[in-house]
Amino acid sequence: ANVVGNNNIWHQRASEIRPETRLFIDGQFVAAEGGATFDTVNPTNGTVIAAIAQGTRADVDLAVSAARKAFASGVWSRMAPRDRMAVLYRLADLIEQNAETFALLDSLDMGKPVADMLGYDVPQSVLTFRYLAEAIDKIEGAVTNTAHDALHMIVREPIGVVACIVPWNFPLMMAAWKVAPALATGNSVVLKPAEQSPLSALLLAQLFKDAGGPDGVFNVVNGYGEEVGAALGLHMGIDKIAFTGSTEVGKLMMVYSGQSNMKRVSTECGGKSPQIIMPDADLDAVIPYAVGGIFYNQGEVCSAGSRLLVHKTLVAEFTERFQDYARANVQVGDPLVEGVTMGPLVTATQAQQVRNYIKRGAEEGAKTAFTLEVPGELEGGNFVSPTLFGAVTPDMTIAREEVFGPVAALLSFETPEQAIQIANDTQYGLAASIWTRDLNTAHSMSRAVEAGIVWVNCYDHGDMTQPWGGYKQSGQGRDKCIEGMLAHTQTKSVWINLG
Ligand code: TXE
Repeated sequence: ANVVGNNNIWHQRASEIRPETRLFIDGQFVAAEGGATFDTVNPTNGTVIAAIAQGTRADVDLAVSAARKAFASGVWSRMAPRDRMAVLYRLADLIEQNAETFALLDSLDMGKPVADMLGYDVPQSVLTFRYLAEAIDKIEGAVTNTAHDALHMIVREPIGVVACIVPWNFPLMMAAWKVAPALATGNSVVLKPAEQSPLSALLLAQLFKDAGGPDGVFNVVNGYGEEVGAALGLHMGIDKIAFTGSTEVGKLMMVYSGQSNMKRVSTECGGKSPQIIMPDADLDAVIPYAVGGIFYNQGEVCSAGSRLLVHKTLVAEFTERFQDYARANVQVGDPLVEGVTMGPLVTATQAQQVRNYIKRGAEEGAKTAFTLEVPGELEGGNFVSPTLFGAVTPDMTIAREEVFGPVAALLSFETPEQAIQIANDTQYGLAASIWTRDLNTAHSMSRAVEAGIVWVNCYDHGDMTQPWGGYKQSGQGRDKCIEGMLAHTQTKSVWINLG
């Protein structure tokens, strides 16, 4: 009985929750300058969760000026590394202590199962702050090997004020991925959450303050991309944009930079990631990852394994086992109900776009190899039937465009060269996997595939040391990892004449 309206402890909490809705600027929660609000809507049933302060250019100016003032004062940027570390460790502890509230906020806001928040998003966010806090005093500059009449030091300094512009698919975790490296390296931050999921960032702001984070160092301005996002992108007082979202808007960030102050830009954009299943692959191992790779988080994942490249000899068996596994393990329903693995899509618009892709797939001649009907009780929410298309050819729309929903395309191949050719025939290059028992195949194919992340005999595995980002139009820059942290610093060469 996984239906909307089924009453449980999470529904009880959801009915009692009174989330913060204002902007967070200079250490205070404030209304938007113009006083306007926008509604954030529960995708499971279309009800309004809360009216959120709708930031405008004026609020962005206030937030940037608070962030600049804090940066210049040195209260954070020149804080002793271990003191800054202590604040971020306390923040990580507080996120952990508030896990259930975060779980509820993101689940209500964008529809992911509350269990996924507790099992993945929240612990990963905690880990992100801990890892980057831990690294604060491990980052070193250099003294180079000059002639003896000079001392040359390379020091690393923060860049200044970083605008973090994030999407709605992992609201808390994306905020953590962007904000933690910026703060750890001493920058000030203005965070703009996606308008579809504005709630959890405000709790994060409260906890930063509770952890002893100084006023003005971390600000949150909710509002629309075209308004708040664009104002940040074009702002002369922003020194770097850290962006995750669509390729289209990622490109805009680079335009904004060129049109304003040449601010640094890092982007993590979409994908059309292939899972390549070689003839010697262990299908017992493949199937759960093939199903999870596309249906996890409703398929709203930048690294979704949306193209299943299956060797010709395995297509029939793969298809049958994919169906069996998905039927037994994918449960569409209210994300607050235990056992549900797939909630509604984030908005009615997104759900409609995904349904249009499903329609287009059929029109272009792909065959529905698996689908789950959405139970009737769920009508009224943005639910979409998880779908696998077979007999897909590389020119079909569903093989080329990022669907960002629970829709996979199965393409078959005959030779490794052909598999690589199909895998690389895309504007994207975020992730890929190779399934094989042969060491040479694993090595040679993982080098040949054009992607920032390649998994062999797994999917979506990794830890904080793993650079996360794409080749080609999946963006530039890397999240997590030390490389991502260093991208929030700039080097200064200090040359001292001893002659
Ligand atoms: O993303 P947007 P949307 C892909 C996915 C999805 C599509 C559209 O294919 O279907 O993008 O999703 C802000 N100036 N991904 O529309 O618009 C916006 O407010 C400045 C992949 O939600 O890129 C939000 O904070 N900012 C992806 C952020 O950009 C603007 C995750 C991302 O929103 C702006 C999300 C503008 N003109 C979507 N327009 C991934 N890599 O995981 C929007 N924004």
